[in-house]
Amino acid sequence: KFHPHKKATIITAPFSGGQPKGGVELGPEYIMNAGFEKQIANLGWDVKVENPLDDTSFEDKKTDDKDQYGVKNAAIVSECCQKIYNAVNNSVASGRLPITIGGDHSIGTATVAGTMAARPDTCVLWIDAHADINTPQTTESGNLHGCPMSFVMGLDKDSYPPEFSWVPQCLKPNKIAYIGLRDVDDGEKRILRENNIPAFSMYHIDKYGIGKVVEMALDKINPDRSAPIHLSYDVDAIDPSFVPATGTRVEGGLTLREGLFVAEAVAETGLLSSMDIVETNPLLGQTDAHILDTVSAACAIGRCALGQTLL
Ligand code: NNH
Ligand code: MN
Ligand code: MN
Ligand code: MN
Repeated sequence: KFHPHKKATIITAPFSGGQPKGGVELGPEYIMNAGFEKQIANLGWDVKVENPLDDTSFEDKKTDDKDQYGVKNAAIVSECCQKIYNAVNNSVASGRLPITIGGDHSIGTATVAGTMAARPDTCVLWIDAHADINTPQTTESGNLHGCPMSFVMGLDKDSYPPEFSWVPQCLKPNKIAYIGLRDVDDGEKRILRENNIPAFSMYHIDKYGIGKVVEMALDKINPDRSAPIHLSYDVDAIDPSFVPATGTRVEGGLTLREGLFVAEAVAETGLLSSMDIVETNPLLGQTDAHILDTVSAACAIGRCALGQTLL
């Protein structure tokens, strides 16, 4: 067990600069207002809340223009990521499990690098409809929430904007597995293939069932079930009928139960070391029920990962 003393840090990351839509920066506020801190405390965790982006405002600096490297908003994404990196790294190093609440998924660069700086043998489970492994060379959108994995893996490393030169290239391709994929860009497919990265799409979930898929994913990246796990959970992995208020909805996703099962299965290993819950965008719900469903699912993912359903 990596957190036997059940101490957690909720790290809020109200940031939207990794993608063009407004509203995802409100995710942490909605999730906290839904009582997330109390919910985790009720599971027996000692909870601290940190807001590392407190003294910064990024929204007014956001542009929709690509820089010469082909990406948007490198400076603000990098600045935000350095702050989140420090918060995550300090939390793990001091024996607390960081739960970083987004905000968009560009912060994955920071949470993975930050947790690995404290525990270098960490493996990553990336739950998402998307692979988020574009490089500045392959990205069509230029949105950095589609790129966080390439930076920590050092893929196409000569193509990075200088703002990202601080990022440690710490993650090996046999230490990350994907679950839930169904909208992967051509360049990303090539990267996954060439680097032999274990990727379980919705096809595999239908074929084998979610229980078997989680086992297969962990067999690839954590065969002895001894390494710490970082769970990076993009809520768009779950079908938009359950999780409508998110920026890049893709039909045909995980059922709510399948989505929560993944978090429960990670909890059951006792190896969870750090996690992210990202891409809740309350402004994209068409009704109050849409917003409530999405925020409730985000909270439930966190509770399940921290042991709610373990008997
Ligand atoms: N692959 C696309 C891109 O790079 C979409 C990424 N969108 C996400 N990722 N929501 O999780 O722009
Ligand atoms: Mn994502
Ligand atoms: Mn996604
Ligand atoms: Mn696409």
